[in-house]
Amino acid sequence: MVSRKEPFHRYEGNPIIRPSDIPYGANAVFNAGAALFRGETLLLMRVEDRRGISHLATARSRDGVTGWRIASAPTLTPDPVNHPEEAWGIEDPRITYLEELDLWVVLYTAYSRLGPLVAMATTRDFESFERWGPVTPPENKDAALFPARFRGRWAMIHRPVPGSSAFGAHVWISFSPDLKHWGDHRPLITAREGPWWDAAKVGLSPPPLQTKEGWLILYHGVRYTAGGCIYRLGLALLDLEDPTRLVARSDEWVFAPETPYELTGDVDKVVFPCGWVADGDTVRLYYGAADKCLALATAKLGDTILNS
Ligand code: BMA
Repeated sequence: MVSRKEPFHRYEGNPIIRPSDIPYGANAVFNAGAALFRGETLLLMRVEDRRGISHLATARSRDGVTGWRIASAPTLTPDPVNHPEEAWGIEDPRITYLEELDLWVVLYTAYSRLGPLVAMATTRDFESFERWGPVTPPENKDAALFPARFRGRWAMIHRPVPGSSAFGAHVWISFSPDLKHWGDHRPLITAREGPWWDAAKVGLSPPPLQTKEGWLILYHGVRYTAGGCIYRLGLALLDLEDPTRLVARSDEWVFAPETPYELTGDVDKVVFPCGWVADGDTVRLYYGAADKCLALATAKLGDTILNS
């Protein structure tokens, strides 16, 4: 894949949701999962309170761009009594609809005292959730399910972190017969080395998006610099029938922090999407900007992304 720069175009009204929009007060609202639900766009936003602990809250919009209706109270709060893995909050949800089960699955980061791990909850209405508990041990983040089975098994992308940073942190894929027991783990997208934009860590951003050409993957790459980390985004394509097969990967990043709200926040120079929705040929990408607010960018699926 030879990459052209910036297939995504920022919405001119960015940021779409700011901490001051949260009715009960918040330090930051960012890294939202996204779904097309009951004819509207629903965001499951990470809201960080003024202690530093995150929970999830919904926002809904008819056109996915304007008129966001934000929940008047948190939607899913950490439950450290029954789920000790949520002691320090829940973060960065990715949402997948499993048509076969008529079920929405949310994979999120549970920040346990033993390190961040991947946890799972399911819902049919985004009001009540059933928790399945940890899906992986720590340290692991950036997980999402595929919406389909492959030879009878569900598939999940995730990002375990090896014990030593000398090995980098890479994107893996695993399989399960029942969404509970995971195995057949394989590396999928590895961090590059040296001065590359995605040299230090890579992680899945929104869930895989099915296209005619394959499963479209948008991933974040982290580079450590003397001035701190930079979080940028790149594209990859997986084989439709065999998602362990990486068909293509962009060399250049396709989206990077540029605007004031992406360059400066609680963590500077971060664009971090956890959700996108396909609306015909248009993809709407929802991303956290500088760990402070939520922003929107759009791309044309056929014309732009797949030719990047
Ligand atoms: C990652 C996650 C994200 C965050 C990003 C930048 O490791 O924790 O939630 O947006 O770092 O701080």
